[in-house]
Amino acid sequence: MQRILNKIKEYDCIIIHGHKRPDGDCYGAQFGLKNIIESSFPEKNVYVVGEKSDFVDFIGKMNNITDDAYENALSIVVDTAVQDRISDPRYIKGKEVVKIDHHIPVDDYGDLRWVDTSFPSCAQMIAYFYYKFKNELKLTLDGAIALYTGIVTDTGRFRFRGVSKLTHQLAGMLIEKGVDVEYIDNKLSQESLDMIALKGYVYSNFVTTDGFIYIKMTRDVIEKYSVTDEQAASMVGLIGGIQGYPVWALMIEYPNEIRIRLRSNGPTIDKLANLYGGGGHAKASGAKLEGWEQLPAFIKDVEDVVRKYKEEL
Ligand SMILES: [Mn+2]
Repeated sequence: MQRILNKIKEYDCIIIHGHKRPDGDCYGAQFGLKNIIESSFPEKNVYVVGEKSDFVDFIGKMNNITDDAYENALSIVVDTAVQDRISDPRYIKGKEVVKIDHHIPVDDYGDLRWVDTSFPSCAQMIAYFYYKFKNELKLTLDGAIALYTGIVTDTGRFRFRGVSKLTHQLAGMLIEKGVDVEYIDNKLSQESLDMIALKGYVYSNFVTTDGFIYIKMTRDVIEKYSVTDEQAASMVGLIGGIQGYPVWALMIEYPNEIRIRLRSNGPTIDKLANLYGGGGHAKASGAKLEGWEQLPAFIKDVEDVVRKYKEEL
């Protein structure tokens, strides 16, 4: 961290990158860091670049910069483990590259790296960075809002594993800076009418079998509610955690295949997902069917997994 601070001091121009399809944590870390550097060193030029996100647009606006800005500039990439996923590939044009991330490392890019998977969000790393050097760094309300939003979104509002005493201490520090908790919650809780209507569809049309619950997202449903495939897929959590149904799935129809998001809070399901052209984590995997005609076989395989799990309990 000291070496990163030294690098920041060394450069007059600092350009902060995040990942493709940025989320609240990516924005929070990018704009939080920008605020810290700008407030502490007003003579420096600091830019935030990369893809935009409407969801967390209230945090700040991306800068449009030309290639020559990278000359003698320091690139800092936050919240990104895979080099391919860095948004705005020009980061490489920076004179030096710093990586700050909380994911399990995939690509060891960067001249200087601070990677710590014990942090539940990258924004918390930036908040901690400020806290560590608070005698020489400044952070204003805008930066505190960014960092708080990043922490809140990546921890599922302080619910996920990794949330610690430090998380709450740093969140408290940000509230002390003037963060309005309710304002941020309101911003993050905004939903379109289409999404609410689609939730209604999911709640009225899920199918239950023996210990397994699923929802089909056919093309006509996705079109009817005018949502993106990604938004439709995000509905998988709605049918999770239901008593008696330790495994659940959301199935999206594509022209040549059915893509499944398979979830569990009981048996491990990644081996099953392997059988259907997928895989992932023990309790969260992806899988594929060639068409709906394969669904009965898939359901039977899931039921077998659930049955074995219940027998072993
Ligand atoms: Mn993150």
